[in-house]
This record gives sequence, structure tokens and C-alpha cells, in this order.
Amino acid sequence: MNTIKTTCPYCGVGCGIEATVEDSAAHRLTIKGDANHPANFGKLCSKGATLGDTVSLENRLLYPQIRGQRVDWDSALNHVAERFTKIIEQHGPEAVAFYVSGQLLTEDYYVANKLMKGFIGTANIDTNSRLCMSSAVVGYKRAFGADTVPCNYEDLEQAELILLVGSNAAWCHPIAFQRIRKAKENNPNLKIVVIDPRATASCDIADLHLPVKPGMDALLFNGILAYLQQNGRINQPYIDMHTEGFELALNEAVKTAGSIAQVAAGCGLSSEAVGTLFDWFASTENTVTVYSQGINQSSSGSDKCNAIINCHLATARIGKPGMGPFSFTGQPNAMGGREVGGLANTLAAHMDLENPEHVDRVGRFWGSDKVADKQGLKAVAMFDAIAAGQIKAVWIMATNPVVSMPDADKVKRALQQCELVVVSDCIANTDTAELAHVLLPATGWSEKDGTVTNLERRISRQRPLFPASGAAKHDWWIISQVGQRMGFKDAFNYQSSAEIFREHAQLSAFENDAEHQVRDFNLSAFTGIDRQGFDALQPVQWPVTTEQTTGTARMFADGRYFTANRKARFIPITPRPPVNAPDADYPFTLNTGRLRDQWHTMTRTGLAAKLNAHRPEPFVEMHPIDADKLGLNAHTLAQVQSRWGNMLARVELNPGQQIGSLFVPMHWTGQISSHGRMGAVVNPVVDPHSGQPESKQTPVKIKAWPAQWYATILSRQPLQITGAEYRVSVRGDRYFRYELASTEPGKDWRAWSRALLADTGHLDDDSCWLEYSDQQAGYYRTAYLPGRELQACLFVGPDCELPEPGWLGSLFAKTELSRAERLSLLSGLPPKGQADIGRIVCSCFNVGEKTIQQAVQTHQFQSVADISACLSAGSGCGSCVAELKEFLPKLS
Ligand SMILES: Nc1nc2c(c(=O)[nH]1)N[C@H]1C(S)=C(S)[C@@H](COP(=O)(O)OP(=O)(O)OC[C@H]3O[C@@H](n4cnc5c(=O)[nH]c(N)nc54)[C@H](O)[C@@H]3O)O[C@H]1N2
Ligand SMILES: Nc1nc2c(c(=O)[nH]1)N[C@H]1C(S)=C(S)[C@@H](COP(=O)(O)OP(=O)(O)OC[C@H]3O[C@@H](n4cnc5c(=O)[nH]c(N)nc54)[C@H](O)[C@@H]3O)O[C@H]1N2
Ligand code: SF4
Ligand SMILES: [Mo]
Repeated sequence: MNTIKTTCPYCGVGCGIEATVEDSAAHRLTIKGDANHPANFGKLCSKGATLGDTVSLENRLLYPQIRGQRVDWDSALNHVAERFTKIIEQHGPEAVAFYVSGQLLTEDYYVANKLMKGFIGTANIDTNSRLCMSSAVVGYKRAFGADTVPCNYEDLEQAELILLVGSNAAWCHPIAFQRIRKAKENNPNLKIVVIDPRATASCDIADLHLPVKPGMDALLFNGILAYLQQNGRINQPYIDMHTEGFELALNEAVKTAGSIAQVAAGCGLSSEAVGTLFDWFASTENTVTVYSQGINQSSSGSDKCNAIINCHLATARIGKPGMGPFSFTGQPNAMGGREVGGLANTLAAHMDLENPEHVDRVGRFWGSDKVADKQGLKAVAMFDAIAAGQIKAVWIMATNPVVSMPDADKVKRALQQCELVVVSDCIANTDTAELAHVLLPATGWSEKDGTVTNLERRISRQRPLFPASGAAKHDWWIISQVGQRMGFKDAFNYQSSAEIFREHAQLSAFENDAEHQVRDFNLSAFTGIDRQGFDALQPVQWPVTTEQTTGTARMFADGRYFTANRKARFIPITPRPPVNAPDADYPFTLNTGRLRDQWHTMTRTGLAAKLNAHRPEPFVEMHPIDADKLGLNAHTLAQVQSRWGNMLARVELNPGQQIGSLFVPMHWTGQISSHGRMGAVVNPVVDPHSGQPESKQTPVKIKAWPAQWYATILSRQPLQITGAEYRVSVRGDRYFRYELASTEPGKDWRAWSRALLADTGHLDDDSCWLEYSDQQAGYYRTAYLPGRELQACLFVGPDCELPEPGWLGSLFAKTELSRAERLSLLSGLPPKGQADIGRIVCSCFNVGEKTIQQAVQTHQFQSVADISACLSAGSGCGSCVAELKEFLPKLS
């Protein structure tokens, strides 16, 4: 057996993994946290820990295809190269585009960017990072003259105050969050403030939660700046020596947010809470402000970032241990993408398109006189240009825009009309792949070979665990092959990812010294790295230079920035509410975001039964008072509608939501749900500086969806569902689960269910079927047991009160059902003495909410430790600890 060190392909925490290949042919792995990796020291969250369940060949895209026909690589690559070349000849380089992703490895990303910006000669390459951290990039660049994340994880441990602003780190950066939790246990003085319109799992460790009015964070931070000045807490010597623009920024802050009462009113908060925050911020030197999508995904996201940075510059709380403005990036290689300049408005190696010296330098390095010298189209504008027919060919790599873009129905139409859509993915059936003319199979995480950079600038290796599956190829290889076939033979003659990494390091170091212009991103230590060195590469934080070969933990210790005069800049901020406010027609604000156990569009996490158990269906969370007003009941279906589109979701009531706000998770796609693709609803308006969409504040309305019947099916075999408008399919452990509903009246349930299960076996033999029918009341239950094992069961009812899937699912693990279990299939209730475990809370140990409730009651548990000792829940990855607390008696 072979144990290999690699890096988790999900979030930006960038945890190190030790993967042991148990059986290469069967793609069997065991996964363990790497105890020596400085990001996680051996810990993994639920997603990282279940990676082994996602690497099978199921759902993989294994062969190149043109219009649905399998072809060989030569044909596919020639086709792409010829079509791109032809379109460029006829319509110019602006008529083509790449839309790439923070889930590409740095080497893939480097080559894609080089091909488009360096050789095709346009900057029409943008990335899903546009939807993610482009506002954070603008914030850093405006303030520091470079896109530099100053902090690291140790700063979180050394802080005395951490603000989590628009970040649900408990679910989205779980291992970083666990480090914060631990730091708080070790240092009771560490205060945590969560600033988020809704109460999230991250509030679990919060000393203060500020449910800010959606979109109003800039006002809050302007308020802090004004308060710091009014209370003599600014660091004037630092401001004088190392910054510029303070007066203007301060004046604007005082004008817009000069008093606590003014801020409290504008942010919908109590003066007391605002006063506490201001006081803590003013009096705590070691302050880290963590910010993420609640800040970035906004029509004023860039300004919000600078409002935060202003407060850190004014107090000189940057560049020293335990402090700084810390943007948490999301994707495993969002940072690598920034380094290679994958955004339509950046050039490679932290250089700029609109700086002629930079363009010249990159051109000389690449040996091209065609390097793009103006910005390309940013994601939303890019898809608009596709819709308008200006862009005629697009190559989409490692992202699923038909789900994740705002106004996603428009994106779908744009691709349907586009002359040439090329999609590179490792998974076959995605909403975007469905619209591709050419499908190119990429290697997946367990096969890839290269580097990623995590959110503290740490570069780590992803190493191959298995050989490539089917005909899949590395993304860098696919792009290089197309580049060569477009006539750029020498520039794309790469043989390995090590070679590309070396070139990337060389470019970062090229004319990067005081004589030319110092750039933050510098890997001069690696300009001679060979394959062996690359394979042995240890996790390291850039810059990694010949002078500082062990990397750089923290930036700006010397107060020197990357602007022309080496001073940081304050940016005056005028807070703006979201562009489209709720109104009489669309009275709610739709907030969208993430769940603990799913990754984006579920193409990979959706393969792991364990991860699907936590929240198996699209839902819309709302405050009980709002639901009451609209007559919406828990677990019924509702339609959420905006000016752009609509979706259906289960109503979930949660007093942690603000009145007037709704929350929908972003994960469900057209593949796994008929109406759960939330991107269709989201407002495509963008930030004027960053082009990042306002994905968190779409005005919507919500109303009941008049379902006449609901059904649940569990089946050992996957089914083709017909005859139900509403459908969600979920993979369970040894079964597939379908949640169905319809506004049509009921039907002949027996005929329908037998037709649905037609593929599963001996349908005509009545002795194989259990059946219960109450036609009048609208109940029908059936189970198909051709042998001893349960093959399928189906439950229909007039309302959403259907049997809990927890215990039903457990029947599929049995080789034989007891009499009581057979009867229970007809009653829809678990056998006597056998409780349903309810929705899974702890996915490591498969512990459900009902089990926890009961144990807490019976044993009068007072702490999570009690629960863990009894049920193991919470003692695995720890991601569910916040939820476990909800079951404990509230302290008065
Ligand atoms: N489990 C899981 N983890 C992930 C991912 C995943 O898909 N699943 N994706 C990764 C990626 S790419 C990213 S970018 C990160 C994102 O990580 P986060 O940014 O932490 O995640 P989100 O859930 O998108 O949004 C964060 C919070 O912003 C809040 N918010 C909404 N509006 C406002 C507002 O006006 N002000 C403030 N202050 N807050 C607001 C939301 O209520 C939400 O709780 O997660 C990464 N980690
Ligand atoms: N409303 C709303 N919309 C959002 C957000 C939100 O909070 N709210 N968040 C935004 C953010 S922050 C992000 S990052 C995006 C994420 O949105 P997407 O990028 O669209 O989501 P993913 O599901 O991660 O898509 C990645 C695709 O790449 C494939 N893939 C994985 N690895 C590889 C590989 O190595 N090579 C190739 N070629 N393919 C690969 C996967 O199978 C999958 O199809 O969504 C954005 N959209
Ligand atoms: S926190 Fe979880 S998802 Fe993020 S890198 Fe670590 S194991 Fe992967
Ligand atoms: Mo993201």
C-alpha cells in the first residue's frame, strides 16, 4: 500500500491529506489528515474526510466527445483548435473567450491564461473567482498596490478579537474555524464577533452577533473609523509615515457614520450592540477582521473591503502577529488563480494589463508581441456578450456557470445559442456539460498533479493517487495541445506540470527587484526547480525568494506597500445599499450561500452518501413570523421568484433569519432537482470596480406552491422519474432517494409506481409487492421485495408528512427484513421500539437529530462532550459541534 501526501480539493483552508491507496484498480482510498501540514495539523472536516467516497468512476467524463459522439483526442483537439482559429480569423480575438475556475491547479491556470492573454491576444479569460473574491482583489490592490493577503492562520490564534464578517467559517472553512475555537478555549480573552444578517453555525463561539441589515457593512466599518478618531485610538505616526489619503477617508466616514445612533439606525442594529463592537475594536490591539462572501458578493463589495482595510491601516493593525484584514478565499486554488492573473482584469504574476511596462515585460518573457493590453470581459459581461452573439466560441473549464452564475437562465440561453461551447470537466453530467458541443475529459483530484495556494498564501502539492481514468488528461495538457495546434508550438511545448511551475516561478522573479519594480508575488527560490524538487515540494507561503527560501509568514511588517511611493492608500467610502431594494412586488431579500457538507454544484460531494444525509433537499429558510403572515407551513413547497427567474424549495422555519430575509443554499442543480437551481433567481447586477455580482441580496417574493400530493421513493437502482413536476434525487448508502410532488391531482398510484420501478425486476409477480392504499384520503404505500432484500419503497400522501427517510434508508443495508420491518413499510412508521434517527447531524458517525434529542433528554446532557462520549457525535471531524449545541438545554 502506498501513502501519498496531497491537498484537499475543496475549500481554501488547503488541508494536507495523507491518502493511502488500498486498491488502485478499484479506486479505493483511505483518507487521513496530514499531521505535519501547517494548515490543519492532521484534522479534516466532513468533506475532506469523505473524499474517498467521491473518486469512483461513476459519473466521470472519460472520453472526448463532439456533439455527443465519442472521438479520439486528436480529433477533439484539432476540432477545438481549428474552430477557435477560424472564428478568430473571421471575427477577431475578441470573439472568443475562456471561462475558467479557482479549482484548476496553478499550472493549468497558468497555461490557460498564457494562451488567451499572451497568444490569442485578448483578455477575454475570466473565472468563477469573479463571483467569489474579485472584490477582495480590488480592495487589496487599491489599498496596498498589490493583491496581497497579509495574514496567516497563526494570526487567528494570536488575536484577542476576531470579527467574522459575512463569513460562515464554521461551515465554509471548518478547519480554520476549529483553530479559532481552540484558540478561544486556550485564551478566554479572545472575543469573537459575527457580523451576518442571519444567525449561523459560526455564532456558536460568538461573544456578539450583529445581525446587520443586508448589505450595510460599509456603514458599520465607516462607523468604526469615525469612532477610532473620535476616541483618540488612531495611530497617527503610522498614518503619516506609511499611508496616504487618511483625511478624505475619515471625513467621509464621519459624514456618513459619525455617531453610534446613526450607524445603528442604518444597520438595523441596537446602539448597544454597535457600541460594544466599536469599543472592542478600539481597545483591542490584536484584531483580525475575517471577511468573505457576505462582503465580496455585493454591488459595493470592493468598497466594503476597503472600509475594513481603512480601519486596520488607521490603527496600524497589519503586518504584525495577531492582526490584519484577512480575506478568506473560498476555492482550493482561488489564490493560485490570482497569482497567474486568471481574472480578465489582471495579467500574469501580479502584473497589470493596463501597465505598458508590465505588458512589455510579460511579452518579452513569453516571447510574444501579442500580449493583451486591455481588460477583457468579466464573467457577467462575458455571458452577456455570448448571448448577444459577440462572443462566438467559449471554452469553460472546471466550473458550472449554468448553476452558479446569477441570472442563470440567461446564461443557459446564451450557451444554447453560442456557435461553439467547449467544456472541460471531470464529471459527465453537469448542467453546463449538457450544453457543450465539445466535451473534454479532465483528470480529477485523485489523478491530478500540480500545486494549489491556500488562503494564507501557502503553496501545497496535489499529487496523483491513481493513473488517469479512461482517456482523461490533465487540464494543462489539454490547453497546451490546443495552443500548439493553434500554431503556438514552442510556447506550449510542456511535458510536465513541474516544467510549468518552474516557468511560473521564473516569470514571478523576472525583473522583480528594486531596480525595476518590486512585486509582492515572487517565487525566485523555485526558478530552477526540477521534477524531483517539485515532487518533494513542502507547503510554503509566498513570497519564497532566494533570500528567504522558507517563505514569508506575514506581509507588510515593514510598513512598505507595493504602490509607487510604497505607501498604503486609504479609500474614502460612501456606503451604498444593495442596488435593488425589496419593494412592494418583491418584498424579501434573498440571501444565498453554503451548507456544511456540500461543495457548490454537488458534482463531487453529491456522490458521497454521507454528505447527502445532512441536508438532502433544496430549502428556503425564513423567519416563522414571515411564514405565518404568508400562510406558509414548514416542509411544504414554496416558489421563490425574482425579476430574473424562479425556483421551488422546501420551507424551513428558523428564527435565526431576519424578518424580511430568505436564505437558499446554492448547491442544487438541474441534474438533481427539477426546480432547485437557485442561480436562475439571482440578480446579475455587479460591483462597478470588481464586476462581482450581488449574489446575497436579490429582491424576491415567495408563495406557497399548491402541491396536490407529495411522494418519497427509495430504490436500490436509479430511476427515471416521470409524472411528477417536482423532483429531487439524492444518493444514499445503497439506495437512491427521490422526493417528488405535483400540482396535478392524484392518479392510479399502482400503475404509476410499477411503471417507475419497471427497471428493477419482476414486476408482474404480485407476491413481490407489499401494498397499502387509502384512495379516499390520498395515501398509497408500496414496497418491492422480490427476494429477502428490499429493492424499492414508495410513499404517497396528500401533504408533506411522509415517512422519515432515516430509518427507511437503513433498511437497504439489511440482507433480510424482519416481519416488523415489512409491516412498517406499510404503516410508514418505524417498527415499535426502533426510533427513527431523523435528519443526520453528525456525518462521521451517522448520528441523527432524533437520537441526539432523546439522549440529551434521557441523560440530561449538559455539554457537547457528554453527547460525544455517549454517541460519538462531534468527535470525528468536529464540523457538527455547533449544531450539537442546539440540542443542549439553553443556559439562562
Ligand atoms: N461546505 C462548503 N464550504 C465551502 C464551499 C462550499 O461550497 N461548501 N465553497 C467555498 C467557496 S468557493 C467560498 S467562496 C467560501 C464562502 O464562504 P462564506 O463566505 O463563509 O460562505 P457563504 O455561505 O457564501 O456566505 C457567508 C455568509 O454571508 C452572509 N451574508 C449575506 N449577506 C450579508 C451581508 O449583507 N452582510 C454580512 N456581513 N453578511 C452577509 C450569509 O448569511 C452567509 O452566512 O466557502 C468555501 N467553502
Ligand atoms: N447565488 C450564488 N451564486 C454563487 C455563489 C453564492 O454564494 N451565491 N458563490 C459563487 C462562488 S464564491 C463560487 S466559487 C462559484 C462556484 O461555482 P462553480 O465553479 O460553478 O461550482 P462547482 O460545482 O465547484 O464547479 C466546478 C466544476 O468543475 C469540475 N471540476 C472539478 N475538478 C476539476 C478539474 O480538475 N478539472 C476540470 N476541468 N473540471 C473540474 C466539477 O466537476 C464541476 O463541474 O459559485 C458562485 N455562485
Ligand atoms: S476545511 Fe475541509 S474542505 Fe476545507 S480544505 Fe480542510 S478538509 Fe478540505
Ligand atoms: Mo468561491
